[in-house]
Amino acid sequence: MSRDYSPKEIEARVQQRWETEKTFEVVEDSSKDKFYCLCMFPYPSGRLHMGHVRNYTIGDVISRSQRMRGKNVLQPMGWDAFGLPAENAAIERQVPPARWTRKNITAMREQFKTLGFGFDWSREFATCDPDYYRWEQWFFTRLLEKGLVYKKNAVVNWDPVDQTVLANEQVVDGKGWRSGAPVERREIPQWFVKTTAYADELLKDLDETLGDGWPEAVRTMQRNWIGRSEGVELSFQIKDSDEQLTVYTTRPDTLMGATYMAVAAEHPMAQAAAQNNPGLADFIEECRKAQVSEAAMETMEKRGMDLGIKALHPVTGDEIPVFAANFVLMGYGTGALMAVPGHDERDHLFAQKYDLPIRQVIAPSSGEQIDIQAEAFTDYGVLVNSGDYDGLTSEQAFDKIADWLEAKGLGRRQVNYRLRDWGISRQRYWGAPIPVINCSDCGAVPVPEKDLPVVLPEEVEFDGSGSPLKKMPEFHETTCPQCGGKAERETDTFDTFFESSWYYARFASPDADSSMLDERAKYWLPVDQYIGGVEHAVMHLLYARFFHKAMRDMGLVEGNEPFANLLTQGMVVAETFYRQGEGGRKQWFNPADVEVERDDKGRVTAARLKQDGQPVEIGGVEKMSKSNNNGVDPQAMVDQYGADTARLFSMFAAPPEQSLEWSDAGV
Ligand code: ANZ
Ligand code: ZN
Repeated sequence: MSRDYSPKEIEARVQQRWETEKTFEVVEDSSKDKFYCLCMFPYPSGRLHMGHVRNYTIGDVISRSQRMRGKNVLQPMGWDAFGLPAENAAIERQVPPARWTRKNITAMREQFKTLGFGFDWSREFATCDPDYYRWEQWFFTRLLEKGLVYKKNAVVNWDPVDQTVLANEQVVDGKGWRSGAPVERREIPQWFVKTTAYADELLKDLDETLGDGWPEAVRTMQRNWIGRSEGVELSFQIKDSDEQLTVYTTRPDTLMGATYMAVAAEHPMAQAAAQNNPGLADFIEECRKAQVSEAAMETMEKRGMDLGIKALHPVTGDEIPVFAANFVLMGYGTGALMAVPGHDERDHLFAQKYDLPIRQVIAPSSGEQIDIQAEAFTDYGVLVNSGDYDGLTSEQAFDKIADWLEAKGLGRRQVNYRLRDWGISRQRYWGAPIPVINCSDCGAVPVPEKDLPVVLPEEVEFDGSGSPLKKMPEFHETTCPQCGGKAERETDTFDTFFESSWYYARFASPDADSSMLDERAKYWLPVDQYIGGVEHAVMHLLYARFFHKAMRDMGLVEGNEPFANLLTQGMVVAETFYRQGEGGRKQWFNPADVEVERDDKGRVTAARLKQDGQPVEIGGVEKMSKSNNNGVDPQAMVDQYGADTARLFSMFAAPPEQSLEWSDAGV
């Protein structure tokens, strides 16, 4: 044996031995405590970067320590293989997404192996394998049967030149990324999963089941996303009509301060009023076209139009005007609100703009004097100018007014959630086909179990304008499973979050071929330690939690939660460099290809592309990712110093939860 430390030789030999002896393959063993350690599986982008190395090293360290404690440790690995980058690569390189993806998987698997992670490779799968997505197609049909899936119209970004639906990231400054044409909003039928059916449980288990196992920050983000609020739904009689306008309020204590009403542009009352009011119709059309993200709602100018309709205040009988307003969401509550400008900031701005009365009905408990015309007072306090209710606290008045409305049959207590049902239809090719057949007589018919999976054709021509599936009659022309008549197969595919919502469970039963999961899932689940980036704190984790509960209710898994403990590792960040390309698209350069000058604090002050010596823009320090092209490939470090050094270095540089700016100077 040589006296020198030669990682290349040692590591290769040991890795070979792990492979022959199947060191990390595990089976269920009821005589041992199990420990399931899972790192969020990667998207097969092509190569690993140091961010991956760090993430998977954290998991590997935890797995190893649990193994040393005598636990039966499962640490699997697989591929989150569907998604847009493969379609983009297909357009750029004229290679079908499936082939590009599988090639990347092969390369990354090799890299993982040279890095020496203790994965049980016998359980590996990619979400684009028909054996995998078959079961989520099956699960979708079960959800449909249980009424947990439904179809409704929803808005998409439509590129009028390319004649295709665009993903949000394909819309650059309101224009299509390829055509440059202004993007339109279009309503098309799409599938939704009723995540809201589990809203209460998703909220409650954050504390009851997850508690200390999850970082407080993540639980708070989930809590806010679910956004439970307690309020009252109440109806205002419309003057000279037998119609009523029903609103949702979280502040029934402010009832006596309601001076106008506001409804969403899509609200039936606004629609009806627009019939013989062209100005109003234009306004509604404008609202419809505008962006409706909630963030945009917050900042945009509040605008409205009087519908010329009067509502009657339930207590005083006063006439109050009804407006259509762009800040009212049709999808929340009843799509209408009673506006209390004295105690709500939005209502206050709107009242000032349209010269509507602002009335104070809540006074600060401290007795402090306030000027309600100048600024809304939004805290709880004591009621004033509210007749019989004067002197009550907001809390007391909430109950008293809610009781009164309920007794009068004018309203009822109501819990609302900010959480929306999950739209899972994507008008994309590279995803799992939604297993539905549309028949003109029978409607949307789920594909029967015996005909699953609906296999995605993989050898396709890809030109980027619309999904190739739409141009393949052999895929979409079919017969209706119910009546046998001619029918059309759905060409939309699942949101890729659908695949990542249950892969953790499939790793327990990766080869089950007559069911989605089997008894083994009950042995291994829940995941004892889940590790991944905080960027998945809301959607991925919420969808996976929903799936687990729905699978539990079908008897497929036990327990209420999929991930008992969560570690959100800090990101590995690095400098980014770019040049402005045509059409506003940036071209990103890898730090390895750029020469930099730094000041004495180590900050980058100038950068040049090595290849042409010309300057590039400094984009700031960002998370290592494919889209910023700032990933540092671990290979060079592994080749020079060995995997152990690369791994040790990635762990030593900062505590697991903390971010770390990459620099290999310290190795
Ligand atoms: C009267 C009021 C007085 C309100 C006041 C607030 C403060 P959360 O807490 O998020 O549930 N609202 C109701 N429906 C709406 C819709 N479709 N679009 C936009 N806003 C809507 O918010 C509930 C509050 O948001 C409701 O309580 C309502 O305004 C408004 F001093 O009613 B409030
Ligand atoms: Zn039919």
